[in-house]
Amino acid sequence: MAVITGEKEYFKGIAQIKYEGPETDNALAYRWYDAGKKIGGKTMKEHLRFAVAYWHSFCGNGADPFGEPTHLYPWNEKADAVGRAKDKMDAAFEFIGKLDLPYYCFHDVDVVDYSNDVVDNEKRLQALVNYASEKQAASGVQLLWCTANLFSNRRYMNGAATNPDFHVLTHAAAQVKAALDATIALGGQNYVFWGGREGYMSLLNTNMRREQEHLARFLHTAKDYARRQGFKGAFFIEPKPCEPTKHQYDYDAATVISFLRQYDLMEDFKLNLEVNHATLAGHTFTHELQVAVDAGMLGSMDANRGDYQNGWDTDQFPNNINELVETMLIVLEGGGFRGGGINFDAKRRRNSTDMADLFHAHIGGIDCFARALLVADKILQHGEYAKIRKERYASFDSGKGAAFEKGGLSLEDLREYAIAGGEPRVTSGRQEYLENLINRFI
Ligand code: XLS
Ligand code: NI
Ligand code: NI
Repeated sequence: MAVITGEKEYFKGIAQIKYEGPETDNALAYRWYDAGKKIGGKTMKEHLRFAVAYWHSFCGNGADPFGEPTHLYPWNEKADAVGRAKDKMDAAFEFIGKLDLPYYCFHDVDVVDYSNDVVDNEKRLQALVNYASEKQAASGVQLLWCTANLFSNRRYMNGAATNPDFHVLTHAAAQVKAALDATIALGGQNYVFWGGREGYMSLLNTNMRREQEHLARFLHTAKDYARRQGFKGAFFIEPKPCEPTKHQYDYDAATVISFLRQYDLMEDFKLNLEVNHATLAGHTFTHELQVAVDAGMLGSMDANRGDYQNGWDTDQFPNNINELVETMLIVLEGGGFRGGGINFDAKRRRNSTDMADLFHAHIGGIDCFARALLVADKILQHGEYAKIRKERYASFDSGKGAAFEKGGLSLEDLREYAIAGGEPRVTSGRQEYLENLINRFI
């Protein structure tokens, strides 16, 4: 990847981040992420497919419900929206190049500020798509996915595709059309729907069934348009149970899969799973991953972490090696991502105000995933982990157990077997043994 700057260099004093190995003292280097290193026939870069999230890194300003912005960006100075957006894009491509990452992701409103005029917004986005095309060509950075922000504007306060007012739905459609056009023009590999306000605040004023039918119709309509324009990539739904809406329809992986099945969308759609959304849904992230893998639906991942002491989407950078090893075990055993990669949907803290903090945050997350990939691969190579799980189900591999799996036994047959076999023995699940086995490789 090439580092390209615009008129100005925004991250002065920081050169391209390189792999220096675990022993280095340089904080602005990779200790574990060695992009070209091969693991099981694929490079680290190909396994992990890292992406920088435009919104957190170049738009999020550190403001919280109690306080004003603390991240004061030098690319926000120009008066006209398109000029300002180009400066921001210069900074973005400089940053992604300096991290030497292959992908980025954005919402329409991240790359350029929107007004309330549909046609004007299309023009603004188009100007930035042209600019991004040049930047992509010069740097080699590619678009992992694009999405439309259908939750910030006040018109979406009661939902976008699920809004009770058809007129609002049409504005959402206009935005999605423009974002799909942008995705196609930029060779974007996937397109994401995150329904932050697709849900309800109170059932007292909500026709849930009708709203979900509208959502399905909306997704079909968008998908049909994109396919007609030649888009070959995957569509992803990003589940989240709540926040900002009290109850979101795309609650978790299992809920979304059953929705996609019910409305005949399984062919074109996969899941984009986010760590902190799993936490909010009361699941481990590995639970969500396994549900998706088992349905052949693991499209992509939004990497971050929540906070165990509070209950909102804090979007911190990942730093827990144990959790990431368990994550990478499922990703590797599941055959990797279907179209997507690992997008850092994560932000530095409000009080991390140095430009270098943005680098440290990403380097930490990247290295943690890279290390987890190496560890997970070693665990799988070693073999005992998979063997123990396989042996646990050995009673279904032959004889009556195998006949049951094939549907060959009636309830009466099972009763006979219970009597013939006597009382089952007490069998350990060996959980602590397995936890120690994982730790042995870290
Ligand atoms: C919010 C979501 C959002 C999506 C993209 O919680 O994670 O950032 O990833 O709209
Ligand atoms: Ni996300
Ligand atoms: Ni999120």
